[in-house]
Amino acid sequence: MTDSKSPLQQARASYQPKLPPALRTGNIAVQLGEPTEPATDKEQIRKLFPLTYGQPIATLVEGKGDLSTKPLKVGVVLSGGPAPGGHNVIAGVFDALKAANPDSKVYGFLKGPAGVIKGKYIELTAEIVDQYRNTGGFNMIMTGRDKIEKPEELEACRKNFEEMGLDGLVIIGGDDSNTNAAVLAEYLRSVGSSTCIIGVPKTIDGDMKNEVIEASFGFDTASKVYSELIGNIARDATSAVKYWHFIRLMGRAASHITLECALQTHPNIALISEEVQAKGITLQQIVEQIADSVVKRAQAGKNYGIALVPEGLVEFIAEIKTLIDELSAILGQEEEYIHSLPDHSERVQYLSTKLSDHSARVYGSLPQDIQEVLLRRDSHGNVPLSQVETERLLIDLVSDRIREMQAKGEAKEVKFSPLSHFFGYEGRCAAPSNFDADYAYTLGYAAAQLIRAGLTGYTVYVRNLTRSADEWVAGGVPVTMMLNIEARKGREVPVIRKALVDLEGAPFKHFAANRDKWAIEDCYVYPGPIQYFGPPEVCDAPTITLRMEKGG
Ligand code: FBP
Repeated sequence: MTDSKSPLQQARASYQPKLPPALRTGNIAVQLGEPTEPATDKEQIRKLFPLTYGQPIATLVEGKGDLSTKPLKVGVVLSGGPAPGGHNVIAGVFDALKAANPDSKVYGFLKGPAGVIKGKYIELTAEIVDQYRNTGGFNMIMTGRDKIEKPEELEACRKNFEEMGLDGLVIIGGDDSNTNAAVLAEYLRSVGSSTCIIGVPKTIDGDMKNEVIEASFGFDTASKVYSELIGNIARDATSAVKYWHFIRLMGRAASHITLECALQTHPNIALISEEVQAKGITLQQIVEQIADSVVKRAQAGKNYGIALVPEGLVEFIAEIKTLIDELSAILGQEEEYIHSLPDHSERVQYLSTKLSDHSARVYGSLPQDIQEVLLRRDSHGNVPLSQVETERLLIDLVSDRIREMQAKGEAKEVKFSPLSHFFGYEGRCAAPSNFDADYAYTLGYAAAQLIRAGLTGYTVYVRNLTRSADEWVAGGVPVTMMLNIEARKGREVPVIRKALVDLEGAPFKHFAANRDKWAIEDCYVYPGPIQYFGPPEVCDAPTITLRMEKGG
């Protein structure tokens, strides 16, 4: 790292992340449970993964210490959006392998899965790893959004691994990347390669969780950074008393970040995409809900407020979701042709002949910048929603609604001065909280043990996260157990089911029970910045979501 270090970074460099008891010993063993199966689509998944289907859950325990002690060569790759803690996963892998045998080597594949396919890597030495302990970002080896899925890509990986003599690869990524880990593990087994593939659950979005995986690393830090900023804005709102702040928060699909920030800060409005979808709430109804809060607060003398908007919202509004699905199906067939059309108006014109009448009308009613983003897809077939300015769309529609009311002589007290914000990139590379520093390090340390045990096609889990690390239990869950079949770009493919906000869960219920009061009154909470040193209740508390989900 070329930059000089800040005093905080220097102090954090010596922070030793906590490990669960079983991983602190030199006698780690693997305990295997019963064979597993996915919740749905069992036969299709069995056919797609004949060699890795049904593997048991693995638990790391203190035992005879019969894991391999030969020098191992293990690669690591960061995949998808950055999340605080990524460097600690790598440090965990490094420390675990060196503790088992100092001659082991760790290689960092550069710029994400593309580096694995192209065989671009560096050896990670103690000197390099030490520079990045407890720091945010993925800049040690960088990241990318490529996928390893085509036969020639899988074969290129096999060849590279063989040339390197690689015993294992740790793929640090979200649901799509862990799905890729399963595909690669299955392929390697089918061609007789012994390289083990282990995934680590990463994403600030918090949507890679299930009954075994309690959380993805990065969610804790990112939602705390955004909550600090929202609290600061709420202070400004109650000081300047003249602005309504519309804040869009990252989270490509699920609204976990928005819900967590709402629980931490008590805004006047927080839209939860999953509720919008479940209740079939229309864009018009969302606008009415916000306008209602604006008017009632103005009547109470408060022409200011805070509204949180989840990034994924548009995909959960039925009419826009249908439009996106129709566009995806069209793009699946004619992407090249559509993008070869000379300008945007010709694209809109052409699409209006292909879309259903209703979707064509919805598409035509959207601003051009949103129309353009809806025609883009990332390598996983997703719309790049971080580029859709939903908060501005809502500001425009609420402004129109208030003007309409005022033209009829209503809502006279309202002076609506909205400001828009988007918090996403501000939080993805923040220095990990103590929770994420410990959790990510443990995930990396455990990944190395699963490779020492010769397991493949697993994602690492750590249980009891709301308790002290002394009670944490780590292990691996077979990826095939988490798969289901979904349509992507018009094709049926196996993917890990994304965990959306559970409307019956304690976090949402708590929010729903309080939001009417928060909508009208000033109930703001100001969380302040993440603290790394000080009392545990200030420094080590996990997110409210995790505590409520686990009843802690
Ligand atoms: P991952 O799921 O890959 O961790 O990424 C999450 C995320 O930060 C989303 O919240 C956001 O929609 C997206 O990445 C933005 O991606 P990009 O980095 O390509 O702009």
